[in-house]
Amino acid sequence: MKIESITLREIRMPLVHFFETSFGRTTERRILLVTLSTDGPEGWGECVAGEGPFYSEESIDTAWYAIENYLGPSLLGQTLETGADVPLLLERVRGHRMAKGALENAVWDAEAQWRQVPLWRLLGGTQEEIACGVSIGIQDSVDELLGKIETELGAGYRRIKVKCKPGWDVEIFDRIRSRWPQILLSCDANSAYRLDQIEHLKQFDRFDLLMIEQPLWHDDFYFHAQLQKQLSTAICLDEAIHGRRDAQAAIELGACRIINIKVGRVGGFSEARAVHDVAKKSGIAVWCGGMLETGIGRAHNIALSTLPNFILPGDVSASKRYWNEDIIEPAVEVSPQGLISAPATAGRGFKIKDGLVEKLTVRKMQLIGHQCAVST
Ligand code: OSB
Ligand code: MG
Repeated sequence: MKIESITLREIRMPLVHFFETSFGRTTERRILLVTLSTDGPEGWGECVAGEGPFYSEESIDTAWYAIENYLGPSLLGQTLETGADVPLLLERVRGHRMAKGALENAVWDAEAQWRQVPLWRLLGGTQEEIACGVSIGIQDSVDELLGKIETELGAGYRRIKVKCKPGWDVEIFDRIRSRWPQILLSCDANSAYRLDQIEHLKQFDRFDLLMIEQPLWHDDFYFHAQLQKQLSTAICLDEAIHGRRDAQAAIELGACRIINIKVGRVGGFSEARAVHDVAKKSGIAVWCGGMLETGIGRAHNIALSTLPNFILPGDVSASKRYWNEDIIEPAVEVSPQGLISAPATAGRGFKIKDGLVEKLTVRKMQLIGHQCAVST
């Protein structure tokens, strides 16, 4: 497949409900989509960078900059056999993993159509259904949180993850556990705690949590390893794992017992598979994280989640939890059993609603060869 042009688009989409973590509240998403025109099918990728550099260093604007100036030009005009060829072409640029991931995943997206196989099969997936959980943000009141949990359990989701931070932790776990003693429950701190809060964190052990996600610094393994020694609850790393070497180091140090894989955070499907493989070899379970994606990122997360070591329910959930109207059809739906079926059709298995994407677009740029044409 020859990469003939790359179109960057910023779309804006209001969330059905705000999403709040320890680092802030999001009400409307600004999302960078990339479209590759090839001599065959068109490939789509979603950049999962946030509106600001709060989850990671990247934001939609740094990703746009990196793709426009460096990553896009490295891909344009190249003839590729597979998405797995992409990392080497982008290697010269350090970091900017979410930007790289959007491009690499778009190549896989085109490749699956070109080869006429489902994307999940192309990636080496084996599970025809994936188990779904939900990530529930910090709410304005505990009663609102309990109401949301009730709704999601009623919809069939198999694991509830609640965002936590100092002041929104043991009290909410207590309220949740007194109402639902048995459910699979986990929490995600997004780096809200420090090591001097270890006595406080030890109280989490009372609640039989499946895991506590990224309690300490976003870039740390060492202190997480110290913390893990003192907790019975499993630590799961999210922010700190940028690739296979991080996964190996974290596992060998004892910094985590579970890993959350987000394809954008590690730079694309190739690295996500490598992290999966490292964890599998060490007997560490993984699950697929989410970044409030549109249907494109969601379809790609579904494909990734079919790999064999995605053992725990992920944060991949139905389109309608986030969007009034998703940009793909059909929308992603979750069965009453809390499962998503891997699509049987070739490619990503969900069609792009081109008209809707166009309507939501606030900025657009096409990169062709060494020049670029700009339009808004
Ligand atoms: O830490 O998993 C996280 C959303 C934005 C940034 C970080 C995280 C999240 C989520 C949302 O938890 C998961 C989802 O897409 O539902
Ligand atoms: Mg997380």
